[in-house]
Amino acid sequence: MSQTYHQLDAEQSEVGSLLRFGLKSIAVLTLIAMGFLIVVSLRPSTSSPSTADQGTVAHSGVHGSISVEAFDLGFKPSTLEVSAAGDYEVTLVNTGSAPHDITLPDGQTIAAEAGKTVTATLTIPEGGTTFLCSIPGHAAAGMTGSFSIGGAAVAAADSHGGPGPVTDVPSDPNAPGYFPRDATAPDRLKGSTHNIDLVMYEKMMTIAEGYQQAVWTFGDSVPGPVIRVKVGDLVRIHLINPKSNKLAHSIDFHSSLVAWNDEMTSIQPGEEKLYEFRAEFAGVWMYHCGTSPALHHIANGMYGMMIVEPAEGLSKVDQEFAIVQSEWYLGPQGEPASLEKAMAAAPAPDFILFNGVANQYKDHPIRIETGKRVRVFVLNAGPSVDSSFHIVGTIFDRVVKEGVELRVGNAGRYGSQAVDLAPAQGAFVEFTMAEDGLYPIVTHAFNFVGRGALGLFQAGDGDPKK
Ligand SMILES: [Cu+2]
Repeated sequence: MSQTYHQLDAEQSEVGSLLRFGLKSIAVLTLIAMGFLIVVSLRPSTSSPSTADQGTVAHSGVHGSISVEAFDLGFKPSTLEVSAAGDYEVTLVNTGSAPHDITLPDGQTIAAEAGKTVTATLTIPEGGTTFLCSIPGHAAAGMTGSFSIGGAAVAAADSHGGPGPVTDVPSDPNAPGYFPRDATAPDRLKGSTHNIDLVMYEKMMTIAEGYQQAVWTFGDSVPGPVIRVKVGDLVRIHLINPKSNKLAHSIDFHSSLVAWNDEMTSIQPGEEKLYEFRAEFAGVWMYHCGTSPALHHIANGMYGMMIVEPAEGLSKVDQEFAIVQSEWYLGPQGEPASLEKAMAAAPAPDFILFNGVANQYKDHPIRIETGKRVRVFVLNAGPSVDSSFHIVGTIFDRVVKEGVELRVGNAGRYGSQAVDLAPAQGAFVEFTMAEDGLYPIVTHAFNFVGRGALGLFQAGDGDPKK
């Protein structure tokens, strides 16, 4: 069959809108069901800066009112914009299961117990301010945010004992909201010969809230599309480097047995080439651009996952997801990733993330069903940092990593807690959530969890107490 990966923007827009709409509706319904006060506005994009409501002046001297939701391990929205410095009535809606607060570097604070809503006046200083949750560990896990004045960048503060700024590149409150990526794994392509158009685009992308980079892509997305075939299939990739691009690119499928100086050679803007191979080995494989410096082409977004199933196919499960871990070494806003930072002997990525965007599944939890069998295909695209893929609160009872299998029902009842993936390694894991609730997705290299490598599976309605 034939497949084209150059119109993903439009397709993903629809999927993304549906995804966003669905999550929002569910979240709101859940909140209503739980009897919470709804003050979070229903906006089409949850990741754009939120503006204070200037229309509801509570009393003289107060410029307006703002509401912020604290959920476990984040604020929504986390980037807020007001028109002027001064006093604001701030409502903190804690929908989490732990106490949370909004604390400014100058010591102003609003605290709310789990499930409670508290309103108080905060003075936003000239130049805006950052804020965080002061409960130990919460800021490091992602509970940070900022109030900006008229959209001007806010200098990150580290004077309050919280973590320092994540990066040397200032956040841009005017960066477009990021586009959440549906983590659902695609079905296997039908038939046994696959003609696939893969177009490489150079484009702008918001890779974390407030950070836009000039990325290079396969199929218009980072990571590139998940391509899923089976052993014995003939894969014919028509690689296209549009004339509008500035750079030469190439592709290297780890799932192929081909000479490096044949299929993997670079093509210039305006050129095309055919990369043909038969998928001979099953696994979760990386593909990437190998054009020199390959480190930069991978660090700037040119990677993706190919799933090769055994010839007889994989066993049926209830839900399947694909998660690619990778690093961003930020260049200046609107420019490509920093090759200099990526080249460091001890790499220190600004963000480590799942499926291209920092914290996206923390902000938009992946919904699964309690008691159902879930399979996650995982790839560490690197380029340089190891992954220890772990899901808090569950145990993998089946793992197939780099050709080695942990079988369900093995003698001795062995299980797996984390899958170690060096750069380029892939695996799939299977598990079942025992009860409704939230199950964080992390790399258990915990220094990176606060840098974007955090997501959530929401089993059932997410509430273990009902
Ligand atoms: Cu490239």
